[in-house]
Amino acid sequence: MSRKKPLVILTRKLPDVIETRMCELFDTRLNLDDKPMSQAELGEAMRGADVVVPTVTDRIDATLIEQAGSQLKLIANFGTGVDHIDVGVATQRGITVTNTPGVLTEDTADMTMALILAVARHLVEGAKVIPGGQWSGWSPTWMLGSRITGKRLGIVGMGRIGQALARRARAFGLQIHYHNRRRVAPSIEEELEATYWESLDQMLARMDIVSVNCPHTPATYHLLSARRLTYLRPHAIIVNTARGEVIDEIALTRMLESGELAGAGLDVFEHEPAISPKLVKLANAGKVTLLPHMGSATTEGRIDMGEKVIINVKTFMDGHRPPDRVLPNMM
Ligand code: 8YV
Repeated sequence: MSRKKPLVILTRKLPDVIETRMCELFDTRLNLDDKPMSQAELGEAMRGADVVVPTVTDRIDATLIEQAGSQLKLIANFGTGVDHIDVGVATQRGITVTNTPGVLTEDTADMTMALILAVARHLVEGAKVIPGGQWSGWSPTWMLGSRITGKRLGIVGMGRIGQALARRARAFGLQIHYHNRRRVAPSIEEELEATYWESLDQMLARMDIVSVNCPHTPATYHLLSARRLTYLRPHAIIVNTARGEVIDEIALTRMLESGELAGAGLDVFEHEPAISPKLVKLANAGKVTLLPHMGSATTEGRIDMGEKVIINVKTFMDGHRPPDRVLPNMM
């Protein structure tokens, strides 16, 4: 007996191999031109689909979920962070939410390390000099950055990505410190020679480099608030590859402008994709390195994420609990 295939709507263009497999398994509607959907288009998708596969660029809020068709049973997010989905309201409505954890850990940790190096050693500024025809030769006192070996790195959020960053940073000779909701297992602390700080304020006041690696939840919104940022010392640099909302971006910008902070490397922003002109000005002045949310952007990573989506959809449609279910109390 042939069963009707579920209608699965992808809100963005995914890697070809993923789309092809999804077309084999499900009645899949693609977004070939990759244009982000408007709220009205998303609403229409949710009224018709059995499964919606959104990304970080879609705002699946309570209004959209409440207007979803009764056949919508699964929101299978392409990505780990689910702060753009109202998981509480979805769960109340009997809609399961899944994500793609674990497969973008190493890529995001690589990018975080790259940002630390880029900011500390003026990589982006330096890379513009030769193509700009401005190099007249070596000088002993020009383009001096700061050595990272021997410095202290404070990791805010010691989950998978935080730990992967710590492993890399150890190899670069950094001393690892961290703040997390829960202290990690002694064996992990030992491996990373990591120092735990229950007080984030205390940790911030002692670090040379701070990296944000926690998810954005109601509890971490502006975790690095204007007040907390003032604990950072003027030579400190801060990098964020998690979510813009974890840092009070206006306060951070003000401190960078006034020299109360040495630099920042940001891959994520509070009002993505809108970027504050003040941050752009700081980037042009070589004070900050800004990346367009590239942390997990590898071909391998995006295929792995797509495979996780497929497994979640298929398992769910076969009547089992999908492996990467997100529950409201995880937020
Ligand atoms: C993804 C991310 O590219 O997975 C996440 O949470 O932030 C990114 O690395 C994006 O979310 C895809 O939807």
